Amino acid sequence: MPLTNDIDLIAAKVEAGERLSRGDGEALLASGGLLKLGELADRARRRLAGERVFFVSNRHINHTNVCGNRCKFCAFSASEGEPGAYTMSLDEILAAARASLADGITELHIVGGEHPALPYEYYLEMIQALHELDPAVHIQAFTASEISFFASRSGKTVAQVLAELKQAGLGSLPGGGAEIFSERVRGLVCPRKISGQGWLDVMRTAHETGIKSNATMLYGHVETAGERIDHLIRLRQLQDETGGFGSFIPLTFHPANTGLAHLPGSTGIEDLKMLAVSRLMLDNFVNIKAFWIMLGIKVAQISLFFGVNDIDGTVVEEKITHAAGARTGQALSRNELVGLIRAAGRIPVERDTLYNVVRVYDGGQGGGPLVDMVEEV
Ligand code: V47
Repeated sequence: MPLTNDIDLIAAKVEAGERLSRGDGEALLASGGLLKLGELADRARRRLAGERVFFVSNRHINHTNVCGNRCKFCAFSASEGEPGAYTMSLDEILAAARASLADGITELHIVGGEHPALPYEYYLEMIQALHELDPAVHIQAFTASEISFFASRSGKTVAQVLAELKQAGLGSLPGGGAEIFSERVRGLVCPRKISGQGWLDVMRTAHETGIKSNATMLYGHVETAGERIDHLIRLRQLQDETGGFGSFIPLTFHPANTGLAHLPGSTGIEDLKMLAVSRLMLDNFVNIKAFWIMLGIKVAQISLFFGVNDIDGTVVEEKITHAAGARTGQALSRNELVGLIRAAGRIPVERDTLYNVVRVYDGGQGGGPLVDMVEEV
């Protein structure tokens, strides 16, 4: 059957609100019709998420880059004692948080390397101290991979670790560490990391413990289109079971300074396609997020027409993608985020981590000059 017919059939399914199959996902990724794909994803976005576009006032903290995994796609990690290796003390972490709390952030986003020598207590104390610093700030910390690592280091179960961190003040888990669930790909790019099934199991336990999380997929390296779709379907299955995922963020691979530096990385068209297909396949995820740090601000803004309804946050400082060659800045102000959303003709909404509304801004008509719009805020 010619591909165009496939897309028409899939469009009819989207129109009817029917779930897309593995084959549908693969046909969409193979399709050359970017704008058609965008139109379909936009329709699905409108139905699930409406006209509001979310952002969050947050700060990222990467407490250490020392990591025993040394994944091939990662330019951030270092071995202990290597030049550039660092581990922040509790005081340094508190100072970084304090500086951003003064700017009115609502979320701290904390991920780091799996340091072979740091004791479990370091993490518990970190969360406890940050929570005491400002009990109102939401702490989104530690990927499912880090949680599993803490469990094996401390001799506790994943459920115990999650319960203790929650007790200390952990609010939710970020979506990192998922990479691509395919064991073939993990064997090639991150053989020491938790398995794909292991990542999903930690998330299931977190959701059962009352801890919400995000989900990600790292694409644009050695995975096949089928492996991307398989990843999305496994996330969709877990979301059917638990409903615990707040958002999905496709992460576009940055090759510079990594063990995969010979790869070209994805193009803007591939990024927009991946976001659109994510929106269409993940019919039970309300929020599809474009991480502007990785996509670039302009592609992130355009992605609002390709199924996206969240452009992440103010971020303040980001080390993982910048180590791998990202050329974006480190921070966007609230006004800049509001201006970008308004210029796309949508309604900017500052949210907290769990998608409660912090502030609704006036919507934009689209197309206008960004500077004027920013000054209106
Ligand atoms: O787990 C590592 C990825 C992740 C590279 O939950 C790379 O809201 C691209 O998960 N090129 C960390 N990506 C970042 C992350 C994240 C970001 C923003 C929001 C949220 C959320 C989560 O970055 C890692 C890994 O998958 N990564 N190296 C690289 N060279």
